[in-house]
Amino acid sequence: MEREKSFGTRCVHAGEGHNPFGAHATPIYQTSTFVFESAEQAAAIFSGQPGYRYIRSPPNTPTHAAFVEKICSLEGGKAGLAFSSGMAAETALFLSLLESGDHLLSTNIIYGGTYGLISSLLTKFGIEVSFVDTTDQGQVKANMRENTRMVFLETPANPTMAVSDIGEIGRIAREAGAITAVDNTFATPYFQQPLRLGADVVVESCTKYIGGHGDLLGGVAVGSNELIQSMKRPALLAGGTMGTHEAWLCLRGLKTLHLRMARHAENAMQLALFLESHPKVQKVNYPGLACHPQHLLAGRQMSGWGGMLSFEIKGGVEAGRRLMNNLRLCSLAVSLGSVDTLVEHPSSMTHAVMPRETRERLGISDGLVRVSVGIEDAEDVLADFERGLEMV
Ligand code: LCS
Repeated sequence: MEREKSFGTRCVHAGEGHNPFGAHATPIYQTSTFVFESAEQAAAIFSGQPGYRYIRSPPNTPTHAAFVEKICSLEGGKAGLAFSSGMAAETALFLSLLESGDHLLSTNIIYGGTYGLISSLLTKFGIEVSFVDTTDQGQVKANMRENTRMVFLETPANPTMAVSDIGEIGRIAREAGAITAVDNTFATPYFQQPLRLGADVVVESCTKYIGGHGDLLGGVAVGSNELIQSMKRPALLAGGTMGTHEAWLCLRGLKTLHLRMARHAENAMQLALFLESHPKVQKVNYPGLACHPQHLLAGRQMSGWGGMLSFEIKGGVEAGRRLMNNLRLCSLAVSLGSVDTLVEHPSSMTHAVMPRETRERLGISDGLVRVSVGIEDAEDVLADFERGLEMV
């Protein structure tokens, strides 16, 4: 059997090369529909034979198929689906695999949008939900119910960088007859491959590191043939399909994922160390620091620490505001995973949807500032923070 190519080679080559006319780059198939050779062929495709038929129907277009093949190769999954956003991927995941009366156990520290989807939308359809500290396997075990069908993990978690043990929780879920879904947006397959660790399905916002340049909205789900097959029809019916141009941008973005992620992480480590030693900073959340509560676990299940960090500034929300208003190179913006450094304030922005008591209990304080560290030269990012902190 041929040796599986290394990760970086798969970033560049996987999914590529099925092009007509010898085109070197995969074309953007900017078409809504596909012309059938015959009525018989159309009927066969509509009854389940592989083939393209209409852009909303997976495999959508050959551009989508190339992107899905590449991300599957990187995540170690057999099949995947491309969505219009990370939220659309999560919505399709939950609507496909859960029904009224089922219980979903979710990480308590998650992206605010996901929190809103689970806490206010799923519950409208009779799905029971609980938010649990999944960094503690005892709590996961204690909160599994007879009707628990899915455990949803976000690790590292947005915005506190809490890390949950995918392998161990996957085992607890499996024993209870539940599947494990992991949001891999922060780590990306470069640093963490949940399916290889024992998860059943991975979802990811492509808006972030997969696209990588802060210029698109997209999402993806990757898993086994069987699981993705069961999501296909709900995905088609819910209608949140990725656009073709976005699929092409994701395909192109992934070609440099390995280079970008290495640099994001290198810069994040430098910034984390700088902030950790700064007198105006109370606490830094970065899995690469020895003080991170799950530093050892992160070292076991991730091959690096990623490009995201958050920190608490002394002086709370006012000090945080002054810092954010005084950065010049780094932008004050939500989203993450772009080539440039983005800074935001979770309690008033990405996580404002969470009730204040919940946020405070989870460590999402008003003084917490989140940084998506870019791939600039680190000294310039550090200098910007140094200057900004002087103004606090
Ligand atoms: N999962 C995680 C971990 C996220 O951080 C986000 C968005 C999503 C899913 C949803 O993806 P989308 O639909 O936006 O593609 N996170 C954002 C954030 O932290 N700031 O702005 C969006």
